[in-house]
Amino acid sequence: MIRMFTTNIVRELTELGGSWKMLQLSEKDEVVKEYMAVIPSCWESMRGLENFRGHCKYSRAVQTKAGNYRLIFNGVSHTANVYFDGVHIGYHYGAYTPFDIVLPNVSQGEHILEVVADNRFSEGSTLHIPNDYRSWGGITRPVVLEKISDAFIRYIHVTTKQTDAGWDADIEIAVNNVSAKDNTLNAKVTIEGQTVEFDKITFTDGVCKLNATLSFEKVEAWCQENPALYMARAELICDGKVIDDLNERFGFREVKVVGRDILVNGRAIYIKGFNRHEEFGVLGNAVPENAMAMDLDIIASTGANLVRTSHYPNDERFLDLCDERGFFVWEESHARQIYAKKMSHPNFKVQAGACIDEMIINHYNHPSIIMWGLLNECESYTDIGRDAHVFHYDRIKSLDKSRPVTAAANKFFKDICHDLPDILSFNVYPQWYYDHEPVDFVNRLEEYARQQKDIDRPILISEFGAAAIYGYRAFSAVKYSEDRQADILKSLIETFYGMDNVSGMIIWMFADGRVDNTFVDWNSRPKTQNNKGVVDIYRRPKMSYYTVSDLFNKMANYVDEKENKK
Ligand code: ADA
Repeated sequence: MIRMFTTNIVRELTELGGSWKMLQLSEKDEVVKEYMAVIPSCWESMRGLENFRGHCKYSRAVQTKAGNYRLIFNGVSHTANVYFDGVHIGYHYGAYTPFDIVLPNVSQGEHILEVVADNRFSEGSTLHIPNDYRSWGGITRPVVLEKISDAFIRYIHVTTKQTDAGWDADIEIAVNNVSAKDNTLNAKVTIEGQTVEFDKITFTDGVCKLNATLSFEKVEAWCQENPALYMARAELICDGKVIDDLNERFGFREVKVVGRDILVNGRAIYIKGFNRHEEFGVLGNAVPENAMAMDLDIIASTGANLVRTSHYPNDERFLDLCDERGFFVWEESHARQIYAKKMSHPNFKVQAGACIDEMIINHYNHPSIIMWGLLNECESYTDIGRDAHVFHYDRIKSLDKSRPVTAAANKFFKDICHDLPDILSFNVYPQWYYDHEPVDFVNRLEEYARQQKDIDRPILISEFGAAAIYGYRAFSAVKYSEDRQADILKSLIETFYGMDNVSGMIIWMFADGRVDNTFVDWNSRPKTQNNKGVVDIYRRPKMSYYTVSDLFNKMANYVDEKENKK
């Protein structure tokens, strides 16, 4: 499954799942061992490769007709080199965003597709570094082979705005040329029975962007309580025949920041969320849809209304489920605790920029995504750190002006980037890493931030929490006991909820998750896991799951309800 809805009727799609041959390779590219791998998967869920950090070559046969084809890889971790009939056809860095390769004029018959996936750390890898989550290895998200015509629709972006009469939908369609001549194609896009047509489109550098605005009076807004979704359908027509198509799903939803409030469709929301790593038990980050749905069922049962995709773009099927279930999402480009050494590498802006581009171009239409995040706890107190932050904010805002942008910060009173975010977000760990009194600490942080930009802005507690080993109970409620974790979360949830200048809180973390064996703080990660989940790695609830559920379910979803839900 690629998306949770049908994306094409005319364009032929084949999911390249099933069994692929997999060769574990040595540092000298010699074959160490041959495996059969079911794709998508992490090799860490294969016996003997649980800790493997290296590279493997996957291969399988694909059958094609004669014509143009397009390969789409939704996630290869963390670097991919792709070969078709032995010819190198593509390279991609970054495990968490899709990439595609167009193959013009393929001959009919059987071809060999090979993918070398590599999860090694290196001097040139600036985003995948030893970290408090594992950089997995493998073809970890679905692969799709598309038969395409002389041109294809790469994306449809729909930006919705409330008007006095209802809603406007600003539409942008991007068409990529493969071999079509100019003026031979027409295009059209339809939403809720309204159609816009574009005649004799022309290409510039192989791409044609088409824009239109449609107005609607009787559509339902997308919101938590009623996550109404609509389809936009685009078609490419040549000589009266539809040669390509694309269906995209979106919602009529508008996000704004006004003073201290985050408004969704004009109403100030109160955020109660979880930070979630994309990982499930022994499956690593190759999470199947039903496990994604299970996580959202558990998160919904707590009364939470937001998921932060800490610290990288997520699988689009998960975002589809968030759209369908009315969750808010803070999606962020890939980065955690990156400092000047990596920021000054020539690869950094190339790798970070590509991640941002691919995240926004592919995830633009998800109504659940109400903000973009960047550079979690990265260097923000030096010129190079500020340059990196400015680069990220500018890149994101150049691609999407419809959503607020933020960064989860923990450099506190050294930070020189507090003028950049639309929303101030702080990662604070009272009662776990330090014992600052939380209200005073957050108020002093806001005061410090206002020295850099003296306006009212929403404040989010983007991380707070404590660790507990599943099953460890203690009357003493010592650290790492479930009892202590529940006590700390209760105390902090009640404290932050009582602060009128805080627009919400996001617990670190939803589920325990595996960390890299070489992560610098591994010695504070029993079982080589981050144990701050309210459920363990297998989604078994700790005491804190019940504590959070008891609190979040009684708390407001909107600021104007808070008074009655103290
Ligand atoms: C930081 C970081 C998280 C995680 C957390 C922790 O806030 O953003 O990725 O490492 O600390 O568990 O200490």
